Amino acid sequence: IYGGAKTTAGKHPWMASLQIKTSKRSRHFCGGVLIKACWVLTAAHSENLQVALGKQDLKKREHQEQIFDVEKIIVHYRYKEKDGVPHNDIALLKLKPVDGHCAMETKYVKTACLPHSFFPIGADCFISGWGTTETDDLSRQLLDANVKLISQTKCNAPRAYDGRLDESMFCAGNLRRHGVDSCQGDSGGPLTCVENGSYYVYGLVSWGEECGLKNKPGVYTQVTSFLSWIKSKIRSESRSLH
Ligand code: 4AZ
Repeated sequence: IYGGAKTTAGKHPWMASLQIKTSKRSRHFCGGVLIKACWVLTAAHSENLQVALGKQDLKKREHQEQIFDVEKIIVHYRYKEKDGVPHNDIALLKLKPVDGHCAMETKYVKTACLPHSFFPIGADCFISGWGTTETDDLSRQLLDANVKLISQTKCNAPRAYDGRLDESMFCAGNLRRHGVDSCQGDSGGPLTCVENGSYYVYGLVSWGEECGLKNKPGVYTQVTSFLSWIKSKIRSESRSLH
């Protein structure tokens, strides 16, 4: 996150750190969002992962953390990368239960809501993650920043992304402070918007031209475009157990 601030513990309890397991330790690689006890939403490029929930400091073992292996990765069937732009950049991770259960709700681990409708342009939203900052490769602490939703027309204008955005994407940033942005290592993580005190996962960090540049805001997967895909995948996976 560029232009972010250290979060307080439990402010983004749906935030997941997706980590690559190596023989010795685990390395943070991208973000994700807990949407149900056994389900994490993320971007489409995933590997041999484990999912860490309830984390703040990546370099410490924390008493509030909950760690899971991934039982199944479901990448969207229309995910493709074309001219460096990821389209339909969304995947579902099914967590492998430990002693018969997945995520347990605590102050530090909670699900985010799926949005039912579009948020208005200019709505106040948050991005969070452990990705690259203006001074460092990755952040050890979870950072967040306030961004505003930007209209498709503005973001597809010649000086911005010049028609490279499709309807499954949207831009967000802070047009007054252009240094506020998501960056590498934040991808797959949430852009949440608040309504009546509830947090909705409105976007997933997807791509952008570098980070924090003027006229090149972060581009996010539009979660509302994938609601029926998400619900049908979760439904059919849950059914296949019985
Ligand atoms: C990335 O490489 C990436 N500034 C994520 C977000 C943005 C750019 C790149 C947006 O994962």
